[in-house]
Amino acid sequence: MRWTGKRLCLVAGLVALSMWPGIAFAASTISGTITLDGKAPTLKPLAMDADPACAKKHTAPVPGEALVLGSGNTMGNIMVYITKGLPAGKTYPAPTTPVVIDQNGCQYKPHVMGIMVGQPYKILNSDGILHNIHTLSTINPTFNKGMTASIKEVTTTFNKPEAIFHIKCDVHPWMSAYLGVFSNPFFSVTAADGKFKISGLDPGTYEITAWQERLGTKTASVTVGANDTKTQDFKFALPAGK
Ligand SMILES: [Cu+2]
Repeated sequence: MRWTGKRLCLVAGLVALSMWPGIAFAASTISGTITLDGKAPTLKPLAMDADPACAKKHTAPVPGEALVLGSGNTMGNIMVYITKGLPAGKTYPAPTTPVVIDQNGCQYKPHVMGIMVGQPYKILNSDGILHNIHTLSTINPTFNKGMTASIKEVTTTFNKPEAIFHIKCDVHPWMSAYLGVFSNPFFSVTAADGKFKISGLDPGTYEITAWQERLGTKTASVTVGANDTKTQDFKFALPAGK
């Protein structure tokens, strides 16, 4: 009978743990799919003729990057992140693994990225020609670095949360990327299939934001319990007349 008592205590303890938000395991997930409502527009290809070294790197027209669609009008390059509701005072360590951006074919790859405060940001120059990467950050100091053909790699960090700023090349005006800097790991960038997944959340009610570079942001309120999974889809629409 003594064991029964101990087991009861153990069960009661586990129940108490799971009901106590500060102690409950952060194991909940919000996922979903982003789609474009309406007819997809045709984007102009990127015109790289101004620098023959860039034009030479391509044998076919390079699609415009401002809108990436998958089958069924799913949307790529959407940054989805938590804008409200994270537990006050909880901190999240930054990974030591760098986020990597490459200057490749006179394009930034990837085009949209998220990174944590303090996490290394590694900038590659696979092209072996002059690029000048320039962040248009306003909360973080701008990072503005000419990378000649011989500079293959530079690493920097961003020390304050800032979502989301533009990155341009001062040599090639069509080169464009976007970076979000977060104090937590709860962000996700969609591939062309439009799918995002944010995991490891504490139980709670969150404001979740989906961002597109031309179409702005959409927000939704999502409540997750302990060990919960919720689906939150977003739809963007083009402004009338586009
Ligand atoms: Cu460039």
